[in-house]
Formats: sequence, C-alpha cells, structure tokens
Amino acid sequence: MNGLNLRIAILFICCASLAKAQTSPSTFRNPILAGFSPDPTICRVGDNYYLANSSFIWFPAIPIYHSKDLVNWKLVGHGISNPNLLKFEGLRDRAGIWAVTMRYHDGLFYLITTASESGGNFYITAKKPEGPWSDPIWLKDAPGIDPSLFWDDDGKCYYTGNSWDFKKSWPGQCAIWIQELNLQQKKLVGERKILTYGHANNAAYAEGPHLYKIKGRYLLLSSEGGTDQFHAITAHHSKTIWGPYLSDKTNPVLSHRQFGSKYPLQAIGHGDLVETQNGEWWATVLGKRLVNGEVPLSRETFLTKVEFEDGTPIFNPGFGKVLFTQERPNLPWSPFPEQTTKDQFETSTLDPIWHTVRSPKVRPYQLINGHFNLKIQPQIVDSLVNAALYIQKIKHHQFYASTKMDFTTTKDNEQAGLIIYRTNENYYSLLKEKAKLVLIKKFNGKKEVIATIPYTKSIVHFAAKGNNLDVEFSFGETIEKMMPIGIKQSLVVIAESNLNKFNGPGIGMYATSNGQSSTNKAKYDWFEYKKI
Ligand code: 6LW
Repeated sequence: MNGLNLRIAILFICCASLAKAQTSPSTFRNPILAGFSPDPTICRVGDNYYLANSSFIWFPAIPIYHSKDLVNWKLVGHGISNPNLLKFEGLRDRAGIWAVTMRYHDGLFYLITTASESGGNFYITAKKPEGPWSDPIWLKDAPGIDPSLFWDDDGKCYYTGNSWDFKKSWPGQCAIWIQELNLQQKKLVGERKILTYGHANNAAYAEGPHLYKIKGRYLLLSSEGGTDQFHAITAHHSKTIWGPYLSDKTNPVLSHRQFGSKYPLQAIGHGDLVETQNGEWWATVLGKRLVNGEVPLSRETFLTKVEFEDGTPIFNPGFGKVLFTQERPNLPWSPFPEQTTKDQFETSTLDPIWHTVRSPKVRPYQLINGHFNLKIQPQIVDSLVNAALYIQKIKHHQFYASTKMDFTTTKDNEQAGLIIYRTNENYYSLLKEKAKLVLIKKFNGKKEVIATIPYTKSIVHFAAKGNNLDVEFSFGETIEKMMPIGIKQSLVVIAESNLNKFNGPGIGMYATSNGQSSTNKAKYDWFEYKKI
C-alpha cells in the first residue's frame, strides 16, 4: 500500500469508527421507560429481553416490551386484550392490575399479577410474549399482592407474594410468603411459609418479592417502605428455599430515601434482576422524577447495574444509587426504527399505544379511511365506568399533543375533543359542543369550566403544550393558526397526590353525550404526541 492509499485507508477506518460511535453510544439515559411505567419486571430469553409493568385499569392491560440491549424498548403487546377477562367497572383508577412478574420457563412465558379489588392473584401463559396469552388462571387462597414465580433446579415452581392479614407488631408490617405452585393442578399446594417481614423491626410494606438462585444460594429481593419517599430494595439470603432467610448486611441494598425528599429522583424500589448473555447483571426499578417538588409523570422504569460481592447485590458500585446517565450494558446496540409521533389512523387495527380506561363493553370506534371515528357514548369520565376515551401515556416533561377533529352536534349534551386524564377526579378536557369550545378542569373532584369560546365550524384542531408543571391549551381551524384557550394551567392536576396514586397520566381523545343516548360520532383525522 502506498502512502496515499494508507492515508485513505486510515481515514476510512476513522470515519467508520466515528459513524459506529455515533450510532452506538457508550452511555444510556434513565428512565428507560418514561411516563406511567411502574413496578417493572424483566426476564431474558437467549439474547432477548422482555419487560412488563402494572397497568391498573387501563385497557388493554399489562404492557409487554421487547429489547435486545436493555436500553431501547418496543411495546410488543399486552397480557390481557380481551375485555371480558377483567372486571374493572366501578374501580377507582388506582385499582386493577398491580405489580406483575414476567418469567420464562420451559418454552412458556408466564405473567403473574394481582387484579386489585377485582379478583385477586392470577397468572397467564403464552408461547410468545406478543401472545396469544391464556385466560387468567385465578389462584384462590393466595392472599395479598405482588406475586412472583421461581423455578428451582428440581423443576418445582414456587409462588412468593406479600400479605398483611395478621396481627401486626408495628405499623405497616407485611409478610413475604412462599408456597409451591403446582402448574399441572393450577393451584398452590403444600406448606405456606413466611420468609420475612422485611429487614428491620419497623420495616413497612414488605412487598414486590422476587426469588433467585445464584451460585447455589437463594436470594430474596423485596421492596420495603411503601412506594414513596421511603421506598427501598432489600436482600435476604438462604441456603435452602424454605429459609431461614438472613438479612443482607448492606440492607437496604438500594434506596434513595437517604437523599431526602428534595432529591430529583425519588421512591426507588420494586427491583427485578436479569443476567445478560454476557454475564453482566442489571436491575429494573421504579422511580419518580421530581419537577419543582411534584411528580407529573408518575412512576417510571429505570435501569441500574448490579455486581455481586459475596452474594450481596451492589447496585451501581461506587454510586449506590440510580443514575440518570451511565455506561450502557455490554450488549449490541439495537435501536428500533423510530416510531412516528403522528397516528394518522391508517392502520386496520388501533396502535397498541392507545388505551381505554376500565373494561369496554362495546368497541366505540372504527378505523375508516384514515379516520378514528369515535361513537359518542353516554358514559362520562367522572363515573367509574368505561367511557369513549382513548389515551396514550404522557412520557415527557416537555410535550406537544395535537389532533384534528370533525364533529358537529345539534344537541346540548354532546361533547368531543381532547383530554389529559389521570383519574375520574383529576383531568383536563378541551371539548367541542354545539356552538362553542369549552376547557374543563377537574382537580381533586372539583369540576369547573375555565374557558369558553364560541365556535361553529365542524373541523377543529386541539392542542396541549406541556412544559414541566405548565400546560397551555389551544385550538384552531387549521393547525398553522392555533389560538390559546384559557390561561396557562397547572399539571399539578395530574401529578402524584392522594387521589392520583399508583397509575399515571394519559392524553388522547374523549367524547360523551352525558348520560343520554346518541348516534353521533367524532371523527379524528390524526393525533400527534411528541417531545418538544
Ligand atoms: C404494587 C406495589 C407497589 O403492587 O405499588 O411500588 C403497588 N409498589 O408493589 C401498585 O403499583
């Protein structure tokens, strides 16, 4: 090779490695799943990773994500897609599907969870994470919440869960218990044993247990302290499955409680471990990002590295906390093609990002000619029923959501438009009525119209621009000419509170005839949600 060729070759290698460096970053950003993504559970099959979250009364229920690198995740399906399988009517927004555990054993995926206030603990199975999933197998006689599954080397399957129905020695005392689950008989069998009440004699809300066998020893990872400021992950060890389980000397092995209530990342807990095909260990945990002391996006999913020292899981060695940026797992960088931010409703089935709330009895929409035609329903979001409501997760502190809607009515009771929904007690809706647009705020149960503008055109564009704790609503005949409606509003309405607990916020489409029957439709041409 002559000098020039050598220089060209070196330049080529430099450019190639620069391009590679650009496409394959050395670090990643937390959260790995932003917005309403609590109680993460993770499992690996070969070089594929699967993650699931709680979904409360959102439907379809139990979102399942896939990744090859633990950083890029794609929604691939839901554990429950048949609305007849879960009875969510009458439930508060914090009830429904609580913490899930996802595991793979012997050719089958398992999801086990609690249908809070709606049937108790059940599991479902599938050959593929995308489904089809089985109908729920309800476990009678399984008290408490947060079930998990573990298979021992002899093939026996064990259920671990939490319970609180006993005489307490301290406030909030809960137990973590174990029992064999006979998968042929589909029921719990044999002795039931309490493994721990938490690592300290004032440990509150021991929950979210997961059992692992690592290098011949049993590791029980649980959460303690409740899902707020005092949330923590603790470890207990045993030589046999039935115990005794001894508290790890490092406990709690992970928490942010010691940083105080103003630390920007709160409530770290509810962890699940995964070992990569390359022998690294990582954990998914939940956390809450603070914005001026509020948590507008609810509990989200974070990733943290784990190294074992004499059996003790050390989370992010040298840091001992969840980091917003850190070196990424040693796995091939595998981003998914970027999802379009604008749903043009040109698909034959609705994109799985869309959820309704509570169990739908009818499907009130049709996808026709690139339109989402939402049939007006009598139900209102203020009642604990399923309404004509389709929302997706708000995932960013700075977002812009907009939609184009064609809707006219001659009736005073019919409304359709855009909604930011957290609970039946806390939401904003920007709706078109017979001859006007109304901006409605419902905050802690108090509902008020905060702005009204006369409007008679059939087509209207609605938009909501979120910036930390502020949100501005606008409308327009064209998307190029949007005008504000009402003054700047506060997203505290949908942030964490006593009424906004456990679930998370969504944004989308809503139509109602306020208790009366209707044959009318609101036609949505598109809906866009994007980070700004
Ligand atoms: C869940 C419990 C918890 O079942 O919150 O964060 C409950 N921890 O483990 C609902 O998400």
